[in-house]
Amino acid sequence: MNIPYLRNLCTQIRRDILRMVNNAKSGHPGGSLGCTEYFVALYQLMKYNAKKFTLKGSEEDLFFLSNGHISPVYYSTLARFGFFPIKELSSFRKINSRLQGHPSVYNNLPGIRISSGSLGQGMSVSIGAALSKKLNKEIDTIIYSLHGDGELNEGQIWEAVLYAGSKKIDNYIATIDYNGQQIDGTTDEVLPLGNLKKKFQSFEWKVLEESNGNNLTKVIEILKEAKKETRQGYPVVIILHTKMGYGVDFMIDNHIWHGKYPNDQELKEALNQLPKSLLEDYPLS
Ligand SMILES: Cc1ncc(C[n+]2csc(CCOP(=O)(O)OP(=O)(O)O)c2C)c(N)n1
Ligand SMILES: [Mg+2]
Repeated sequence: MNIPYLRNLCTQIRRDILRMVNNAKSGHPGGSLGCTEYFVALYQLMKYNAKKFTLKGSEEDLFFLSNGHISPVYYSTLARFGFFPIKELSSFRKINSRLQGHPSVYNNLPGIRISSGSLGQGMSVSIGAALSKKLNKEIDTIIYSLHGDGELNEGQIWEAVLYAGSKKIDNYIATIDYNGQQIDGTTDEVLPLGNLKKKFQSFEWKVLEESNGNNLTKVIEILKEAKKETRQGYPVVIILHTKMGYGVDFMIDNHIWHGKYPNDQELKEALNQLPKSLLEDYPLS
């Protein structure tokens, strides 16, 4: 694994996120910037065929993005890992584009397995996929999902958490983007989650926690550790502490960047903090 390359890739993906959201004059940069290391680590570790994407994904690891609003980091990652042309990123949020604000299966974009954006549904879908992998006797594939911490306010999540623990869904690794922020304020201001670790444990999940979810090697390590915990009779969750807006000083840890685009001046300032490397910005069309 080429860590310096992957670090450069994180910087490039952050540049993509900011340029996409600025160009569309809408979108969600905060959570996207905070989850960049998770996406790069995940797509580096998962087993899949980017060039021959199928919805079913037999004998492949599958990923479901439940907090669909962070589509910029998802689209950039998919493009940069070869699912579709990088230049298509310039169509983000445009009319008739396959890259709508929230991912949709309807648009047939390679890499997208569920429509998401209506929060709370991705864990239920992941459990269904995990069960179908078991029925199909796939013995070494894993289902992954990502959820926002604010998303955990949705009741459907807890129904799914109960089900996965009780039914021992053990080919499944959920990750919580634990950034402490959501659309209208901090998670504590809106609806506190309390002791999340204890809550998952009481629902019979194995809980792993990483205090620096923006450190690439640590995220790779925690994902590897989580993988070792699969097929042991319990579902696995990673509480990943990240920072909303990571990489841009004026966006860090501030919920106002949950869903606000940087204007041209802000974009310039932000890109100055994320120097280009060997990788190229996608062309604006
Ligand atoms: C079912 C549903 N209810 C409400 C919303 C509106 N909404 C969009 S994002 C968001 C907050 C999500 O917070 P979090 O998951 O922590 O995401 P972050 O701000 O950290 O990116 C809300 C309430 C929604 N998309 N879906
Ligand atoms: Mg959040």
